[in-house]
Amino acid sequence: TAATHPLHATHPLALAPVGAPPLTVDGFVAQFLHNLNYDGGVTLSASSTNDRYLALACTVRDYLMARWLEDQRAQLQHQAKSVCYLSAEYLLGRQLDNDLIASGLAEIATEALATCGIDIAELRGHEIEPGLGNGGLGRLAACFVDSLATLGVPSTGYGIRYEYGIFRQTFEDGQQVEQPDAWLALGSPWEFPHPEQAQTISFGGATSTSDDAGVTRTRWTPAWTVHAVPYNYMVPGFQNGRVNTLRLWSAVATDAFDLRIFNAGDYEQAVRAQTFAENISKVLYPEDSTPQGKELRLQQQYFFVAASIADFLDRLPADFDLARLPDRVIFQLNDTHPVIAVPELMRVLVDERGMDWDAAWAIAQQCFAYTCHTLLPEALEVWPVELLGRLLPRHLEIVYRINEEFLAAVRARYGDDEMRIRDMSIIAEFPERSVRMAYLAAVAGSRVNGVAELHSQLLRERVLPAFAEFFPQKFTNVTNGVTPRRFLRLANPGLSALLTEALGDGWVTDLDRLRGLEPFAEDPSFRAAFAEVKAANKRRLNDVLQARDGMAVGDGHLVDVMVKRLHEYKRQLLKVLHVVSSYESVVSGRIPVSALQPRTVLFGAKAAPGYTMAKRIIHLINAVGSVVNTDPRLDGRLQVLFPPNYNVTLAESVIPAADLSEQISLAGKEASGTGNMKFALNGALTIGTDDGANVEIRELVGDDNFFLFGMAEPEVDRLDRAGYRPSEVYQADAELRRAIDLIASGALSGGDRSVFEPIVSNLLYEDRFMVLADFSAYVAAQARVDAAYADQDAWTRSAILNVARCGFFSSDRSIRDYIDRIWHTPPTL
Ligand code: T68
Repeated sequence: TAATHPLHATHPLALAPVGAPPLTVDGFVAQFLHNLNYDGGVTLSASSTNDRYLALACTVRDYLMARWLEDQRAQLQHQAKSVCYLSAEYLLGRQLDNDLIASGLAEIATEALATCGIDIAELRGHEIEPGLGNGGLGRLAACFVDSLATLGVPSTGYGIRYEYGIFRQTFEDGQQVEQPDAWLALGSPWEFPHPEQAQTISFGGATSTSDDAGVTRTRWTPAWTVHAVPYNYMVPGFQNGRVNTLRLWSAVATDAFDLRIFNAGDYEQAVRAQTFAENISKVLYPEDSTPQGKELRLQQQYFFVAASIADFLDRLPADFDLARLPDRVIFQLNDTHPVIAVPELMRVLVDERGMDWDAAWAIAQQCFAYTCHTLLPEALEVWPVELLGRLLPRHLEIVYRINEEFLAAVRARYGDDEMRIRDMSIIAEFPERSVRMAYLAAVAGSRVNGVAELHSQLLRERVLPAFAEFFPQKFTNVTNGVTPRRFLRLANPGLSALLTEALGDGWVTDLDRLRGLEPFAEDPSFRAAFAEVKAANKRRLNDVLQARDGMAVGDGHLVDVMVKRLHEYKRQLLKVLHVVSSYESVVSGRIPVSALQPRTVLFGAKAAPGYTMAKRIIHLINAVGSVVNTDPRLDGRLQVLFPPNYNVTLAESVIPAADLSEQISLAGKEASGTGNMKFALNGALTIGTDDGANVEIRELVGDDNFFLFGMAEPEVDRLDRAGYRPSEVYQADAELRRAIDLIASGALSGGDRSVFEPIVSNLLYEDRFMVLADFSAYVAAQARVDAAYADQDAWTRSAILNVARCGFFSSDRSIRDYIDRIWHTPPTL
């Protein structure tokens, strides 16, 4: 009933000025038609799919609005300590499905639209997902804001409203071609711009000092400014009446254009400054794990971070004592992208608020915490001093002073150990003078965390050992998690219904309850129901693939999935070599085709546009697919599918249909992985290395329910030190040789030997990520997979145990860990 629905369960006065529509089918219909007519300006009969989609989105919004306004008011009034999550990326996925589920409106909305003759599924499919992130890091931020709202933690997500998100991937002749992602083209019903709350962000210019009664004051005279306009997005908790805010900044030129130049006839020159400023939030950088060091990127980082800090401070009472700032806020730095926030807060406190340096530094050190997401040394961001000094001269001075004082403390502890000083300096001297942003974050942050146990250990031992020794108390772990709302409840309604039938519906917000599923693994009728859900999910995936790409997974096939960004360390090539090897052994007649376990290998991966090797690997996967899929000798028993443009929306269809999850990075390279968690929670078994969170997944599900293979990190390290020679592995392994030779022969590229030659020679003579070294172990593990899959019932039992034992990987648990270990911000539900 309306009175007890969580959206309405608040003090009536809080709702009075808003008037949420009645929570009935008729109420929904009326609101929907109102929005269609009065906001859309169309009648139902004349409306397009887009009109209807927009009206539906606005209707869902209308139901959430009262709670949102109330939560904004409460956050301002209570002034509890809150989390400001600073992230350059949020890979949100579609909003409509999510908000329907979170608001508990899914059934009412479906029925209401049906009475208007509209199939809601068509409208859900119409939304273009906001792809404001590259991969795991951006998706993690999206899971975290969902959990923060569901747990009722006072918090705001801050980021950038990119006009173009991650590129849309197409294939031409098997090669990746990037298209712009115009996600705003059809209108954006989920955002609320607030131009009146714009912040002015400064760049360039110079600094000067003056004497203020014996105290030296620094003034920054910038050369240019840009307006940061906030766009608010609702972040509804799961059916808890809570709606948090995601605040994304958009760049707008400070002066429309120079009228004098315009009137003089030089139109282009007149609008140049405008275009320049507005470029800042124009497009998401598509490089993941390989920072480009581009000036525009630093502009983006400073732009959103400076606006966010100013925005937060604006919300404090006018008489607030800034010495108490750490009681009010923790700025969580999602990787190094927002680390320029550290000198920015110092600048605000010292230059703008007149605080003395030491007091300001004591405060700043308590207001930041830093999450690292990588182990690749080349992925750690550094900014050339020349660039930083030109773009943010005052910030460079502040970084120098932080470094000076930090190195003085290092000297005080270790003496004049110049080697150590050079190793720990925030300023690197080679190959050019630059600022090491991870070091700055480690010095300034109250905590530094890795994203899985193994990663946090390697972070301490390999990436930042000197800092871990100097600040042992700072280092901690928070293992990543994923939101069960989107990745179970929304993406896998079949399994969700089964879970609810078995366990009640509490699992959606208390994923540890999945443990209760263990006994059901022994129940044959439950196994049958579980297997039927998997089969139905494969049919649903086929409907999606058929419609979008004209593809389908094979009937009765083991669905073997590797979806993630294309990166050499993730080793898509290892998977390709396995496919080529299976293919080769059949066509050469060494094994009968009937011996092949029917399999569909499904890839999804975008390559950074400038990452040549990654793009070649995409080309190779497509080439292997064209040959394997059409060779009659394979009898349709081996298929390679590579639907283009893998994104959150496609993930929601693919993951629930998977039997086998490929998590095969070289041990010690994948910080955590989060796809691994999504697959296990949806009942796929993992074939994986001892890397990232795979380690924790295997510990929880047990060795019998996980296909482990390959070198562990210490072995990788030993091999590396001993001197790894991949060509020797190639010489020694006939099966490997046949697979590589087939690629080198040109048989997969219409006889052209040159196309994939760089891949082959890289494997033979460099192979930085030791694909060849792990090949035979991988093939052996895949043979174990085939054998296990032959016993369908035992496989299903393992799948159920994967679900039952992976409740730990809820992002709700991650957020609770952040609260306990880092933030100390109690929920205020
Ligand atoms: C990922 N990192 C890790 N980076 O690779 C993955 N980088 O192991 C982990 O599970 C995930 O973070 C969440 O912790 C990334 O996704 C990026 O996307 C990225 C983007 C820009 C610049 C650098």
